[in-house]
Amino acid sequence: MRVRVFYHDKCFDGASAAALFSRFYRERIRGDVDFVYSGLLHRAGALFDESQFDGDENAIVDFKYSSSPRITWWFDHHESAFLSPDDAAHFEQEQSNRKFYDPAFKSCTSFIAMIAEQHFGFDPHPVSELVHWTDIVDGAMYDDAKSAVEMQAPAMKLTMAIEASTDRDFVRKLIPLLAYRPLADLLQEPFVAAILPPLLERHRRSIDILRDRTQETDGTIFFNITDLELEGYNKFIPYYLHPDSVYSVGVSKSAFRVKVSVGSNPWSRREPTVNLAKVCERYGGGGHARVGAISFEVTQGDAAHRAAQEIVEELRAAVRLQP
Ligand SMILES: [Mn+2]
Repeated sequence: MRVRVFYHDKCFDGASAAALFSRFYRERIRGDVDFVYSGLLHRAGALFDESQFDGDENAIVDFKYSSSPRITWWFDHHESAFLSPDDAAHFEQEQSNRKFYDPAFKSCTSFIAMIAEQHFGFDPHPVSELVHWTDIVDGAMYDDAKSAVEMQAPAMKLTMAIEASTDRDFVRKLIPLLAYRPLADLLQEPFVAAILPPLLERHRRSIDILRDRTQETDGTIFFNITDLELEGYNKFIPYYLHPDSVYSVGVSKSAFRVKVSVGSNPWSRREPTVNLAKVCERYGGGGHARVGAISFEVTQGDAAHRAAQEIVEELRAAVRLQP
């Protein structure tokens, strides 16, 4: 029996959701199973290659819905979960008790733990550390920007490694361990320990770069780092550098996309009032109310910069209107 698990790649919650789903499946659905892991990233154009839905079962976790009949399991908690009204309607008709959606959950991992326990009798206690930390990391529940940027906890170092590693197999190697071992243990694994020092050094350099590149006006930070290899930077650095900010808009570039990242400061004294998932959906992106993103083709850099400027203006206007 072969189960292919599609997960949100370069994301601590995505990897943890794949890990927890696999442990739950092995313990409560069937034991004689081989898991194959496939990371998915948001990009301009088609998100899924349906020819890859080739397992005996195919699961998607922490990523958008697919109406393909080959997909037999789905869990998500993103506000922007459906690519189209047709997909949302398709999910509404769903009767299998194997596809689940709740945008109120801080992490997809804690959502799977709850469903697995309540619907399938799974015991979540052995994975409580993972569930605890995915809620903190995906829900941005850090005490302050300093602790989010200093990354003392093992979960935060793993998050950095998952987001910034350039080894395409790194997350695939980590997933089978994530739901079975204490997070501090995983830092000692040779394939993890080897990449931490250079990534921490890169992280420290990225703070200096963003100190140069970020500008805050009307509570909204803007930065453009498309000329640098910096995708996977710690997304809390702008708020660490600009503690009074409410929003940030950044443009970055990788081999396959130009990304406009739109976020809000979790420690802001002023409450963010704009739903960022809705803003990003207008440009073909999505996410959560407090953080979202839009992916453009690498050839569509001008469109990305235009979208970023429009969003910056919109957010600055919203902050100016706030009491
Ligand atoms: Mn998530």
